[in-house]
Amino acid sequence: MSALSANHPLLDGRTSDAPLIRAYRGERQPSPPVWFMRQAGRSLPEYRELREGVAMLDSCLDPEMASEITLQPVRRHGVDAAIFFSDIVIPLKLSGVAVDIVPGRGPVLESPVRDAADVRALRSHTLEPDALAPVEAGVRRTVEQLGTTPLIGFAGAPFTLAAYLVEGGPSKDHLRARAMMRADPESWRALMEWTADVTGAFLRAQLQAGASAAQLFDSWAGSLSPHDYEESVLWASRRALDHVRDLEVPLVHFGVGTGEILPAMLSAGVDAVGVDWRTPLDEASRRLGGSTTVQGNLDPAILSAPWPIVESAVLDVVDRGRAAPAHVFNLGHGVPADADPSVLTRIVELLHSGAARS
Ligand code: 1CP
Repeated sequence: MSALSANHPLLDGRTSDAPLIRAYRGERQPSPPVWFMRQAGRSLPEYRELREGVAMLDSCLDPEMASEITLQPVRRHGVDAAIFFSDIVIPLKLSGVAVDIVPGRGPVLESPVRDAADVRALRSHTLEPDALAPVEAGVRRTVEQLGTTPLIGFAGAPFTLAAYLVEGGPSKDHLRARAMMRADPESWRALMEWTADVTGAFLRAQLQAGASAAQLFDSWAGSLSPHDYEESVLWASRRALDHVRDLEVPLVHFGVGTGEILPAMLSAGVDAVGVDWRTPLDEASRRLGGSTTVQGNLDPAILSAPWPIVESAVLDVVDRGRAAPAHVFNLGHGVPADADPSVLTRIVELLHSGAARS
C-alpha cells in the first residue's frame, strides 16, 4: 500500500498512464514526452503581467497565483507535464530563515551561514508541518485543473541549498561552501542534515498534495570533484529523497556540469537522471549503465537560433536519447529569460507530430 491517499492522481488513474510517468518508469514512448525546466516564468508575457508588483516569494506562497503560473506554460505550449511554481528556497523561508529573491539576481540570505555557531543557529529553525499549507493548497488547486497531465514536484538538493546558505547569495564557484566542507566537516554535516530534512519535507508536501513525480535539483553539484560529491554530499541527497521513497512516485535527479558524477547521482536512488547540455545523451546513458531513463538535454543557447538549426538539434537529442531505455525531452538547463516562447511551442509540436520517433 502506497502512503498516498486513494484520490491521488497516480492512484486514481488520472496520471498513472501518462507518457511522462511511463517514461520515468522506464517504458519507451512513441515519441519522448516533453517539459522544460523553468517553463513558467519570465519568458511568458502572461507571467510577467500576473507577477507585476508581487514579490517572487509572495507569489510562490499565494496558492491561487502559484497555481495559475504553473498552468500557464501547459496551456500555451501543450507540454506533457507541469512543474509546480515555487522555488528551492521556499522551505528555508518557511523555516523562518531570512531569505529573499532579488530580481535579476536570485536568492539572498540576510545572515550567511559561515561557521559552527551559524550552523547551530540555523538548526534552531524548524519547518512546522502547518507552514507548508500554502504549498499544499497551491498543488491541490493545480492538480484539480490539470486532469491527466502530471504535475512534477521539486526541491533543491542539500548541496545546492547549502551553496546559497553559506555564500549568502548566488556565486560562480561556491568557494566558501566547498571551504566549509573541507575545513569544518562536522559543521558541514550538521548543515547538510538540517537542509536535507527541510527540503525533504517540502518535497513530501507537494507529492502528498497531488504531484505525480519529483525532481531533485542539485544545480550546483557540478562544482564538486567526484570524490567530494561522493564523500560529503551524496548521503545528504539520499537523505532528502528518503523523505518520499515510501510514496513510490518516480524520482528524477538533475544537476549542471555533472557529467563526471552521473553514476553517483543515480546511486542516490532515482528512476531518471537529468543531464545538462554538455554530455550527449548516448554518452550519458553509457555512463549510467544503459538501464536508466534519461532526461534532457537541448542546449538552451540554441533556442535563439533560426528554426532549421533548432529542429536539427532537437532531432539529434532525440536520436541520442534512443540509447537509453526511455527518454524525457527537456532543455539542458532552464529556459533563458529572453527566450522566444513560440520556439518552445514549436519544439513541443515537432515532438508531438511524431517526426521525432524515440
Ligand atoms: O517553471 C519552473 O521550472 C518552476 C519554477 C522554478 C524552479 C523549478 C523556479 C521559479 N525556481 C526553480 C528552482 C530553482 N531556483 C533552482 C533549481 C533549478 C535551476 O537550476 O534553474 C535554483 C538554482 C533556484 C535559485 C534561483 N531562484 C535562481 C538562480 C540564481 C543563481 O544562483 O544563478 C533565481 C534567479 C531564482 C528566482 C526565480 N525562481 C523561479 C523564478 C521564475 C525566478 C525568477 C523570478 C524573478 O526574478 O522575479
